Amino acid sequence: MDSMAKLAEIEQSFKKEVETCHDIQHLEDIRIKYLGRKGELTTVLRSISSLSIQEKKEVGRQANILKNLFSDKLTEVKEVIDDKRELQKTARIDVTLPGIPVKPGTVHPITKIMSQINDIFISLGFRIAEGPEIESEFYNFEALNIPLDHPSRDAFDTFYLDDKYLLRSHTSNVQIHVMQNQSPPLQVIMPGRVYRPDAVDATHSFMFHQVEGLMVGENIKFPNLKGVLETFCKSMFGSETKTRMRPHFFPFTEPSAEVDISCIICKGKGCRVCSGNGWLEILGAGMVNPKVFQAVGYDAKKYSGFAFGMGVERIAMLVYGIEDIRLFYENDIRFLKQFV
Ligand code: 2U9
Repeated sequence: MDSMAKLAEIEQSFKKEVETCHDIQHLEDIRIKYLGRKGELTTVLRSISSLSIQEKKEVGRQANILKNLFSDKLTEVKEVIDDKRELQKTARIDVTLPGIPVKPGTVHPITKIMSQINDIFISLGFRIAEGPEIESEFYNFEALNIPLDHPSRDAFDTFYLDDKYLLRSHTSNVQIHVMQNQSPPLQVIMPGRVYRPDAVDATHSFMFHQVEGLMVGENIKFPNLKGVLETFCKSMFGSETKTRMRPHFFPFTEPSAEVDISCIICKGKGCRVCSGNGWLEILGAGMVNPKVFQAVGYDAKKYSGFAFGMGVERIAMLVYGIEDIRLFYENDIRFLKQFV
């Protein structure tokens, strides 16, 4: 290697070492390594006498530039290390200084509404049950009397993870687990996340929250369902709230109904929110289909029951006047801090 290349290499390795140097002993080692009597740069300077006149000029000039540069740099780093040491000696923690305030967070609007729903049903004697979000076809469909050819089993309405498992499309799977593990009578609600491959827009999301409920026992009849849901609607939306039921079809309940409440904005007069008809659809419900009882091994002749389901986002949007479901999931603090 010629002398100029050797100098370039020495410069590179000096810069690298000095950059990571944080203590005085290490700094002294670097000085000795490069500028000491047998140092790398000193050795090059000593070898100059054996070079040609032209090389002597060139190498000598560059070696002296580096010598000055190295010693300036070593002085500069030494000053920084000394300053730091001095600061460490004199610095004291002032325990009397006020702390950095931690801003309290707020409860997410979905969590708030879900807790209110849960509390109402707990006051009516229901208990909360939770279950898996990754589920088999049996718990999400078959046990609920949703046959293979039912459109909601189509891959477009359900996120399949493989040919056996899927993301639950409702919390009804939990009812099946509960019934498999417990004999009637029972009164349970199932709050939780559900997944459907819907295109996202102002009112749809591929993930949303549901609260479903189930009551099973001897002699449970449709008026019990009506009474529970009317009580729920009055507690949730105000004592003036009216309810009505319209016939509907669900494979897991028979008979089934959709439940409307009088519009919470216009009190039933008709407005933009209720599309002018005075009613808002907020629940689905019905008497549990005996086929569901058979699937979990309950005696369908002895026991009857009702079930219901609601979408938490829809209720939160109505209660808070939120027009776009996506706001719930964007984590925008300006939106979230409004729900104290
Ligand atoms: C079992 C038996 C019956 C749960 C029910 C509904 C009606 C319903 C929808 C409301 C809006 C879902 O979030 S939503 O899209 N739910 O209309 N759900 S009855 O019925 C069951 C569940 C489990 C064993």
